[in-house]
Amino acid sequence: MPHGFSSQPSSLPLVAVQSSTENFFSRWWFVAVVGLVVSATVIISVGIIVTVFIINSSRATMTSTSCFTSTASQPSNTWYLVGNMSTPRYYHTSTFISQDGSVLITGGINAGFGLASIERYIPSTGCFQSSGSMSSVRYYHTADSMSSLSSWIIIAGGYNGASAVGTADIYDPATESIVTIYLASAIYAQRSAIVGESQLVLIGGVNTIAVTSRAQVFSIGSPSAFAFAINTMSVGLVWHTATPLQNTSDLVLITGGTDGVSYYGIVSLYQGSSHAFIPLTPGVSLPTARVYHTGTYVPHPINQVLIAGGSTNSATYLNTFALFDVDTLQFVTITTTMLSPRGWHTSTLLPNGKILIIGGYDGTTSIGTCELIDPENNYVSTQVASLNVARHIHTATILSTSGNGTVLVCGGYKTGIGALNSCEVYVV
Ligand SMILES: *[C@@H]1O[C@H](CO)[C@@H](O)[C@H](O)[C@H]1NC(C)=O
Ligand SMILES: *[C@@H]1O[C@H](CO)[C@@H](O)[C@H](O)[C@H]1NC(C)=O
Ligand SMILES: CC(=O)N[C@H]1CO[C@H](CO)[C@@H](O)[C@@H]1O
Repeated sequence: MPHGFSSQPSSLPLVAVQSSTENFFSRWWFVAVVGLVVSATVIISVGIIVTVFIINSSRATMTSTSCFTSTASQPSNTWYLVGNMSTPRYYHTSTFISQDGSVLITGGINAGFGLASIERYIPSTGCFQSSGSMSSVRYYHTADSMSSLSSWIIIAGGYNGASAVGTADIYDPATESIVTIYLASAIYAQRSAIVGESQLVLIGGVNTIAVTSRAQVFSIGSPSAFAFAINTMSVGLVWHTATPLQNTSDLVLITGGTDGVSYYGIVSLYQGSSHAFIPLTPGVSLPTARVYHTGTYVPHPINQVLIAGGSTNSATYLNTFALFDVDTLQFVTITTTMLSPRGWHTSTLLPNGKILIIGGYDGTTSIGTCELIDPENNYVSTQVASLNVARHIHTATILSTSGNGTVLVCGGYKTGIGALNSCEVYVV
């Protein structure tokens, strides 16, 4: 089973800087730092100052590319295989790059070995391009694109096979260069959220010794580095959700999770402007404690968060929803359910306003079924086409932010098989 943690780290150095390929005074280091200065200057010109302490810098020096040509255009409601990543992986990340419509895939784990490799999928050509390595092996990490920071992708924390990673790699899609900075503390299995375009918050997860109730924040401004939020959640949480309430762009809703002992229905609200968790009405909590669930924001005028599936106790899997209303900051009754119980699935808001629930794990095996939820019709679920390859712990990424939207699914874990290298696309 890939679930849970094999062991918790007991100690770790403050930061493990990769030594082999990193000549601190190399040409690429210089190029990358100059690139950072140039970008920082641009940002300063619109009144925002970026100051980060750079530990290290690198740039992809070679790329190998595998391309797969797909056949004729696909009919709607179809999943089709688009090719293989160079490496099978789960507990990886997948992030859309708006400048060129490509997708950055980082890290993960394969057959017990953590990965530092990065690849980029280019939908327009059908190519998977190897794009160098992160400064560390990372799985259970996060990757978020900050549009206010030239869409640089902040790849944060993770587990390196021995300990939590205490750095973040900032990847510039334009130059494929990486600069590495310190986190406030090493962390893995955190949840991440972009708040108001200018702040990245990492919430909960496992630090060097335990499941944590803290959050750490990277905000563009002065100073700009990771720093702890000014207060904490009421308990340490892992396998929780963190969903930006985009309509009120300053807030992030955190639901469920476990501290490794108890399973919680606890709900917290993080406020970006105050760098703090702010109180909710006492008693506001998930009707059912859960982990391995999803939380998906449904925009105005509906303005709700759909919590879907998960497990109550790591054994019993749920088909139920919970529905959080952002206007009242309360849960409201929802009577519809998913057609199948599942956790470790993904949930993607499509440009047409519907929510696509993909794959997951039902307590026994990986599943390939998918459901389309209609928020405008009481969140009624309809079975749609199944994945070609059943999987959980995969990633799902919207390939285009306009039009009908196609969703890219990559990697993951399949019961009885292990890590997957295949990627497939859903045609809405
Ligand atoms: C992808 O990898 C699988 C094995 O994992 C293989 O069976 C399949 O042929 C590969 N597909 C392509 C397009 O290379
Ligand atoms: C979305 O798909 C529908 C049905 O296939 C089509 O009529 C419509 O033009 C598409 N919209 C966009 C923006 O591609
Ligand atoms: C709660 C809230 O801020 N709602 C706003 C969401 O966005 C719409 C339109 O963008 C506004 O009209 C709402 O007031």
